[in-house]
Amino acid sequence: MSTLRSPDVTWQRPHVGREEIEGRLGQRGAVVWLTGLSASGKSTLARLSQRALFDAGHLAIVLDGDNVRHGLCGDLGFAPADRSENVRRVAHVARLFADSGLLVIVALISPYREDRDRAREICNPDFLEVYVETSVETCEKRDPKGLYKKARAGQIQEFTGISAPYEAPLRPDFVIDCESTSAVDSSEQLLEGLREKGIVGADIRRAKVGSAL
Ligand code: ADX
Repeated sequence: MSTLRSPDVTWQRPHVGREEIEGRLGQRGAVVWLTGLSASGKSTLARLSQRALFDAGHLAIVLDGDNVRHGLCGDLGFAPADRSENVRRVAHVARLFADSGLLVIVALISPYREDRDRAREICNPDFLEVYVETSVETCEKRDPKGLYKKARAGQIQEFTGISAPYEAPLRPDFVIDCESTSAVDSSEQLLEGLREKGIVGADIRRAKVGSAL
């Protein structure tokens, strides 16, 4: 539980406990934190994995940077302090869901190590850091939203990989190579990793990734 809190508030214990939900869904609540450059493949990996998990009877939710910045974090920009606050808020939301037995797949650039370490502390011990590794050259070639082009033209400031730093994880729980591996294979790797960590059962091996493609 966080030490940061408003005055005169009391933690409300649920009537439906975490173990009950985990038992029904056959999974352990956890935060699967995908970090990597814009266009590295985080969102695709998150959505494909969520679909496959759902089809196998699990329940995963996706907290995507682009989506949380509509509303919850819509007041934040991309300066380092804003990115830190973005990570902090999303980590707390993720923790609330994981404490309810859900799998939470977070897809945020989250470029600073210190911020990700804080997210791990917030979600401890149910946190897996996954480095979605794709070179900036490849991301820039993909450029699905045309943002790299705008950043090069100086129309977007502090763009990660171009005019703002990305600090790659030093000891991630998993590295998924999204440079040369297909999205389906990357998702299968991630699901196998979750099985190895005991977050989902062996039944996930029968899950069909990519049926939504
Ligand atoms: S984070 O750095 O704070 O973790 P987040 O994942 O929430 O970033 O949002 C990244 C998304 O915002 C990118 O996918 C891209 O669409 C958009 N974006 C807009 N401006 C920037 C910028 N300056 N740097 C990186 N991404 C940006």
